[in-house]
Amino acid sequence: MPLLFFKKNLAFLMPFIHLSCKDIILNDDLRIFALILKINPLKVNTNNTYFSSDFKLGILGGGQLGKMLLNDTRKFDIYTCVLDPSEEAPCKIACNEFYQGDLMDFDTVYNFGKKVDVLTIEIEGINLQALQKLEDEGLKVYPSPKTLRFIQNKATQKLFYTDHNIPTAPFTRFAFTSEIEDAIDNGGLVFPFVWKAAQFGYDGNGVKVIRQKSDLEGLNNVECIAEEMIPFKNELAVIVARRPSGEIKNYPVVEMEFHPEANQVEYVICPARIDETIAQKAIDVALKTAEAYQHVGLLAVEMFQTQDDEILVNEVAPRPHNSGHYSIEASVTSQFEQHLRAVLDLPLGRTSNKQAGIMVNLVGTEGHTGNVVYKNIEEILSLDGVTPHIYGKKQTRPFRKMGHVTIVNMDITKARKIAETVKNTIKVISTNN
Ligand code: AIR
Repeated sequence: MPLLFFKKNLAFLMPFIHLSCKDIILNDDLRIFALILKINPLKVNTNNTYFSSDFKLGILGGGQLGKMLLNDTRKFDIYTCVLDPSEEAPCKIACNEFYQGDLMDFDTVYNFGKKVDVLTIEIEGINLQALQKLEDEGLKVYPSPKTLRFIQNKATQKLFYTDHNIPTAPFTRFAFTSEIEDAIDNGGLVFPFVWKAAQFGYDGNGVKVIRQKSDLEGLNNVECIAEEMIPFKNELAVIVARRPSGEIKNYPVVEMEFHPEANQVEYVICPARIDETIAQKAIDVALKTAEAYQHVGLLAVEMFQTQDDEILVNEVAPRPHNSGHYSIEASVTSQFEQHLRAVLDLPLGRTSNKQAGIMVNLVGTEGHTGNVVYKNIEEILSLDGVTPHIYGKKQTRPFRKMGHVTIVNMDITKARKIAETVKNTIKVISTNN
């Protein structure tokens, strides 16, 4: 009887084949067809499921990371929907459907999620209740809201590491910044330490080195951690990609080279110029971290190499990351293509380098706010192996990430020299200053 019903209604049902199961189940007449779909789901990993099809990938956040991800969705002809608060979001020009809205608003995120088949993120500040409800209703949300909950809050992120025996710098958790003074007075905290707001800090916001009590003045009175300051030899990062089916791959270790005075990352260098045993240690810690989260998608693991060559996890980002931008030109599979492969449960690509890669961030120069100008960009284009990426943000402000430049070369020492020329030549300024 059910089969007869199915046969009789097949023609009528055809237009619904690309709907997800949950949509079809809503319609009483189609219950039997939904059952058949459940047994043999059409949308999961069958040939040509995602490519040139009605499948929709949803991306929460429409900034530069999303824009670079869209290069690869276009390469594969995968249909995309993007939600971002800004009318001028860099993704707007490259996605199939753009929605303007608040990523922290429950209804906005929930209603957006209902339009897509798989949901991913390119920024962590997302309404988690909405993501959780979507996941509970059967939507594939990668990374999972559970993982995001741990990561969104720096205190719970650090507790996760200690609970899973993942090495990290010692820390104390405070409900409010105002409680820190007491801890200093009673000897529970010693200078120097690093104050980190538990939530909403990004690109260096919400982090301050505290060397004396007066450094606490002006800090937001919020939930925070005080972390022991690690005099590290190197800051390293490893990007790990993991599929729902468990396949896992790591990119080579990258090294962040800091400006000696400004204490700002100047160059991301791949491969890191470190001992092979240290590199392996960093890779092992990164893989362990991704497994502990049962992560799906990319996980960028930022680490310190201490003076004693210990590896400590500093923080993680569950998405494509600045430390992986070099991979667009230097790797066999870019981090963005890999993120797509991972969240769609497709075979992961090779992560090794074709040549050495160095990345220089293009951030807004201090004292410049307004319409952006990339001064001397033509000069750097004439250098060997140099590719600028311009994010498409019309307005610059001091330290805003406006673009980056990748330098590739078979010889890492040559690449490093060219990177320095790039850094000293191109400037992100505004027309109004
Ligand atoms: N981003 C997300 N987390 C960290 C970073 N850097 C990227 C995302 C996001 C964009 O920065 O691509 O959409 C926001 O940049 P801005 O300059 O508008 O704050």
